Amino acid sequence: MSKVLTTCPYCGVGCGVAVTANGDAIQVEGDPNHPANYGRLCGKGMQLAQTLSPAGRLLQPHIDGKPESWSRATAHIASRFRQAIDRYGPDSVAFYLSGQLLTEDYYVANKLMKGFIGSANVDTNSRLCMSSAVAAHKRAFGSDTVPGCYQDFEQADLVVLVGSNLAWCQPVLFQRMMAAKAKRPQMKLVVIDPRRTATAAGADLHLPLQPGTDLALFHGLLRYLSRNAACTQQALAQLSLAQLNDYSIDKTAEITQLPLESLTTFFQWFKETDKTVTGFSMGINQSVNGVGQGNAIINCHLLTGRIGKPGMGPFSITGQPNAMGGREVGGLATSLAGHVDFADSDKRDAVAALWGSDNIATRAGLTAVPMFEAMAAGKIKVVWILGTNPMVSLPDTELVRRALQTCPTVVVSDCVIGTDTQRYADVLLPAKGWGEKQGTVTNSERRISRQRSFVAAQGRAQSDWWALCQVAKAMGFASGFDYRNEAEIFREHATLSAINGGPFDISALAQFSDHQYQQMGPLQWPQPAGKPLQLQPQRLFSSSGAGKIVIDHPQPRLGQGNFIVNSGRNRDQWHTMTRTGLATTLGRHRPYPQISIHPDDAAALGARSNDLLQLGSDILAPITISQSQRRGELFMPIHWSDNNSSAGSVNRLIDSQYDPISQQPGFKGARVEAKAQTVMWWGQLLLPTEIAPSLALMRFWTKQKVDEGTIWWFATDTDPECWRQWLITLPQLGRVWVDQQGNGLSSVLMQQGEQLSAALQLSPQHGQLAGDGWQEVLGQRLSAHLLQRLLVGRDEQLLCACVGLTESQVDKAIEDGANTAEKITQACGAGGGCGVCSMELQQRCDAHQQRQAVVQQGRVATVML
Ligand SMILES: Nc1nc2c(c(=O)[nH]1)N[C@H]1C(S)=C(S)[C@@H](COP(=O)(O)OP(=O)(O)OC[C@H]3O[C@@H](n4cnc5c(=O)[nH]c(N)nc54)[C@H](O)[C@@H]3O)O[C@H]1N2
Ligand SMILES: Nc1nc2c(c(=O)[nH]1)N[C@H]1C(S)=C(S)[C@@H](COP(=O)(O)OP(=O)(O)OC[C@H]3O[C@@H](n4cnc5c(=O)[nH]c(N)nc54)[C@H](O)[C@@H]3O)O[C@H]1N2
Ligand code: SF4
Ligand SMILES: [Mo]
Repeated sequence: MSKVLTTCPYCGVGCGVAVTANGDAIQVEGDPNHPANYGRLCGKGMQLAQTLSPAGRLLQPHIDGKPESWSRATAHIASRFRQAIDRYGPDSVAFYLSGQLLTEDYYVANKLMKGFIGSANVDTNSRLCMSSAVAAHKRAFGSDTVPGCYQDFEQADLVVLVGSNLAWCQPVLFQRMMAAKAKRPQMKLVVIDPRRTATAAGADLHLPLQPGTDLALFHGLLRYLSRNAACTQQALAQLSLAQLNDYSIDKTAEITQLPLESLTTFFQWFKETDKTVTGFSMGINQSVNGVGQGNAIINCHLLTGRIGKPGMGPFSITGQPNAMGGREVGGLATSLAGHVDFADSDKRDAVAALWGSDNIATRAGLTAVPMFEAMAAGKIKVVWILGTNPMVSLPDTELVRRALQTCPTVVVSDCVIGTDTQRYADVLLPAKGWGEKQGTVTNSERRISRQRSFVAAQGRAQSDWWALCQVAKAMGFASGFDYRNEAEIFREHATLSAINGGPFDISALAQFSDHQYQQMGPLQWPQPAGKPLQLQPQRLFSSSGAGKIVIDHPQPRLGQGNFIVNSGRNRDQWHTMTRTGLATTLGRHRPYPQISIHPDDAAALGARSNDLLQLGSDILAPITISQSQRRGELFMPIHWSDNNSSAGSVNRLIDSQYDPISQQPGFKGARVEAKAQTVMWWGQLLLPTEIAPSLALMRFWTKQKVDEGTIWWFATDTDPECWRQWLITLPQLGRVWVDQQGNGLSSVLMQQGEQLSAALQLSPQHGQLAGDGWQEVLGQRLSAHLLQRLLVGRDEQLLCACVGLTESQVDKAIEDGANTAEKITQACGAGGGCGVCSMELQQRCDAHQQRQAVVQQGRVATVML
């Protein structure tokens, strides 16, 4: 039994994971020596072993819904590609890839399309995520390079987080920063986000700006710095101050709708603090002004010369585990490979020579949204989608549906079966998942780490690079795709990186033997040939004058509706939940989608906390009234799809407007019409996996996978008696254990032998339903304790997943006197595991204090989170 060192497959922090596999018993812990996390893991990382279940896996290739062999499936795909290319030319085919892929998979896909098919129609879900930051980097630095490293977040005296919910989305990096802040209380944190997020709860200053006004904010800061701060002469010389005339501090306050006092404080702190890091994420990138906003942030660092030095710099926070690796190989349609641009014909020839190709693409291909538009218009005849679920994650679901219906051949490679996208697929290919596949990923700080396998593949799942090579060979491109293993692909990728040179040069790794590749520890780029391997954290662009100031003017985000809809992430789920959804523990934090709304907006709509909120004509989800929202803005999580909810897939209503430079969709700023709907009955239903209720009787539903079964959470107009009759007459469930009605609450529990076989509750108020506690009970022996757990309690959610404590249990500790997150941990244990909930603990303390203050003033009010 030995430890396998690998990398977490979720966020771009890229934490090192140590896995001990002993048969089916798999233990996961943080790798104490990995420089991303030094042993820490967040809740999602800690629960990785729970996600390795065979349930729901795609186990073999399928053509038109029928199981097939790999050789027939890959021959079929190859012939479809061949026919389309022969008849309609190379631009009639496309790949749509993903930051979930390993660098080796990505490299092979890119080489096949751009080097051999001769089209650049390769794009990736990183277009939806990082492409604005990529374009901003290229405009500022001439290359797609994040200059800093994670240590900078610890060494800074001021950290500014813009459009980033770091506490939930990159928890380990957030915890590293907060640990440093606890040691050096003079270190300050400013959070710029329209919502009061868990991240904002840890801030010294939160700026809840009007959504979409970050460009004005950073132009205002640039103007202020140019007048008040020590500036580098090279940068100052580039500035045309006339461009910033519209951004006086008063005007900036007006545009951003921030109090002048907070804005001034932020500007002063920024001016005074040399060691400043500005981290930015989707609140910046996912905007029709995404590129300009990225540059506006970088400008402030260039002007003050705060870049590439310890504790300083702009830092684009990466989303996916391998967004950066995809950018290295050329996964985006807008660059060729190894950071080489199409326009550079000498370097392009060098890439063609290395690949042995005489058909290399010479211009950019279609990016994500235009690719699906071209598909809907009948111009793309074959598309191969790997590692992403565009029916859920691209904007304008209707366009994507039309595109996939129109495209004659849709191939989907995934680890699981039954995603929304697969409904439109002609060919399915089973991919190896985390723990089965191997290769490399690159994290946010440019650090390449190994993913290593430690379990056998499920069914006939194969690596994506292998499937791509099979198809390439069947198309007749044998010599370029005869790889024996991942190490060979990696060496070629490392060799290619020398062509462009510059910051992304890892040619020193091109000499690695198979054994060295197997043993390779985490390494940050650059690592050029001819120099010893660099093991210390590296920073780039420290010399002043290294970058270009770029000032853009805002593009309007068009649209109508009484609200701006903001969408993003929950703490314990990953995207469409194909993996985190398998871990019962993770499902307890936010079991169903909720639309957050400010109390005054709710009042204006006549909405109560028990209602559903309808957005446009396509979205319906429970409302949650929250002081953390701005007026006029709603927030909805992105994790629900048609696969697990009736109408909870937020991109049904987000249109596909995008940034004109990066073509990254402006997910965050869409406008929408909202209305409240009252609900007759709320229900929850726990059933074995093989039984499903009638969805036609549910106005709204979501389903959550739990141990041995499913919890359906729903709203219905059908009388409880009908539901009760249906349940008790289902022959598979045995007999009634408990059947009780009273106070509007109706509960039926079924038993099969001495074990719980199903449970149903209905109430006019969802607050009356038994809350957290139904997830792990199916098949349990009947007992008084079980009964208590099933029937008692209000509808509430788990706060601390590691220790298993709910909101009310934490509130009890607060009422008993614990007034900080640490004291709550001492009192009841919450927050003592991975620590990811510590900011929510702090938020509950703050809310309690506010409530106390209100009570002391003799006013009656509700203070909500
Ligand atoms: N738990 C979890 N973690 C994840 C993921 C996940 O699915 N689950 N996904 C990973 C991926 S791929 C990504 S890309 C990252 C994303 O990480 P983040 O970018 O941190 O996450 P989001 O929730 O998409 O959005 C960040 C914040 O932007 C704010 N925002 C919205 N509009 C504006 C605006 O106009 N201005 C400003 N300043 N802020 C705005 C939102 O309110 C939100 O709090 O997370 C990664 N980590
Ligand atoms: N409204 C709105 N929409 C958004 C966003 C938002 O904030 N708001 N964020 C956007 C962003 S930043 C992102 S990154 C996207 C994410 O959106 P998606 O990429 O669509 O989401 P995932 O659920 O990560 O999809 C990954 C799929 O790949 C499969 N998979 C995992 N590993 C492998 C593998 O090794 N090989 C193969 N072949 N398959 C694998 C998984 O089972 C899953 O089905 O969503 C985007 N969409
Ligand atoms: S912080 Fe990100 S990489 Fe680290 S354990 Fe959590 S999800 Fe995985
Ligand atoms: Mo992302």
